[in-house]
Amino acid sequence: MKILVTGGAGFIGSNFLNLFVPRYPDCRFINLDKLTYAANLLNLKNIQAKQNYVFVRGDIADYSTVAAVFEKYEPDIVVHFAAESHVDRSILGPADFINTNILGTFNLLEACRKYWGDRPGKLFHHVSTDEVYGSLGETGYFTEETRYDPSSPYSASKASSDHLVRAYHRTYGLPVKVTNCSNNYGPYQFPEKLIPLMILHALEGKSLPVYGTGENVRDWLFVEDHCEAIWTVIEKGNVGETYNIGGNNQWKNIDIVHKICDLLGEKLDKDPQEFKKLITFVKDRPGHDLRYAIDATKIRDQLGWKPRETFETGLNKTIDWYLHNKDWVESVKTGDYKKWLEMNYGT
Ligand code: NAD
Ligand code: TDX
Repeated sequence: MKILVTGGAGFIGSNFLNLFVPRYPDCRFINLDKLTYAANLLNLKNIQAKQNYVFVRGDIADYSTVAAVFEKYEPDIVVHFAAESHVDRSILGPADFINTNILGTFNLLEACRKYWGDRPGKLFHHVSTDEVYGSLGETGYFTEETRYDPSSPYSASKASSDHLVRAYHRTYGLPVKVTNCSNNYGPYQFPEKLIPLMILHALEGKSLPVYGTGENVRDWLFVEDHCEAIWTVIEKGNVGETYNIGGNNQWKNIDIVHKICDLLGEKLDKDPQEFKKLITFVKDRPGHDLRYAIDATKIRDQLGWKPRETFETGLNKTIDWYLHNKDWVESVKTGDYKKWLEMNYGT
């Protein structure tokens, strides 16, 4: 079995490869990644020398690159993570999101159509987000039937890619599966996202920028639980179907920031107030969705998946990881991340 993983040098893709390359030595994993600012080959240092793993640098928005990978490696399964993934960046500059998330997905689908034809045993697994559903009010959950209503250029580009994937199934019979997951956290997450940004800013004594009033709610899932869910859907899910993934773990942003400060206080034997005094309420994100919450009944009842980590255990692991992986942290503080920080926070 040959598995093409796109975006495998990013946060979730690298966690996926770190879990499954060693676990399935008879599968060959091909990681196709452009290595944008969000990628880091250090994420993959534990598997880079494995016989069943190969890295290819390339842009999915370029069809000839995708076609060359299909010709050379003849994948049976595509697990499609590659994307521009940060909402704030999509607001500042949507073009890359349209290019990678829509055109890139289209190119992969076209390659599957051309190189797979009607052959059996193939699968395109599309990794998507709950943000395609837009915002919930104070109550309710997103199910697989919730109407799409994306708010940001990022979520609109992901919604568009989801529609293309389903259209290729209906029109051409391409074997596809789609998963829409809630917010992930864990090791190797680029520190532009809420949880790693707060951990690293607190450690450096920088301000902790909370958007608006901090009342927005996100539904958090430990990244390895997401990866296991994807594998479960690949193995057991029905072709042509969608599965929502989430751990029913909703938190207001401000409460998460307090929790991180409390845990850092405990771990470093410091007064959490030292960190909490860094909290600064800043201008809200335009089009900021109020609340996300996933109803994961389908994947739980039909496929038997459930998360292993609680928020307590997952957040502890995550903070410990950022405390103990200074090389990785230093490596992302150079280059593009630094520019992003300077542009947004003037530091
Ligand atoms: P990430 O930004 O950490 O990583 C994205 C990876 O894709 C990077 O390695 C990058 O180099 C690569 N990439 C970007 N453009 C590319 C291109 N044109 N060609 C080839 N590679 C390219 O993102 P992530 O958080 O790991 O998210 C992975 C996927 O999961 C995305 O599709 C995202 O929409 C989805 N998702 C993320 C979350 C989350 O909370 N992070 C939740 C649900 C779904
Ligand atoms: O500095 C910050 N301050 C703040 O208050 C940042 C970076 C975020 N926030 C808020 C905005 C959101 O309400 O925290 C919440 C989480 O923000 P992000 O980490 O940027 O995640 P979000 O916008 O919810 O999107 C994430 O989850 C769904 C991923 O980035 C997406 O790729 C995924 O699809």
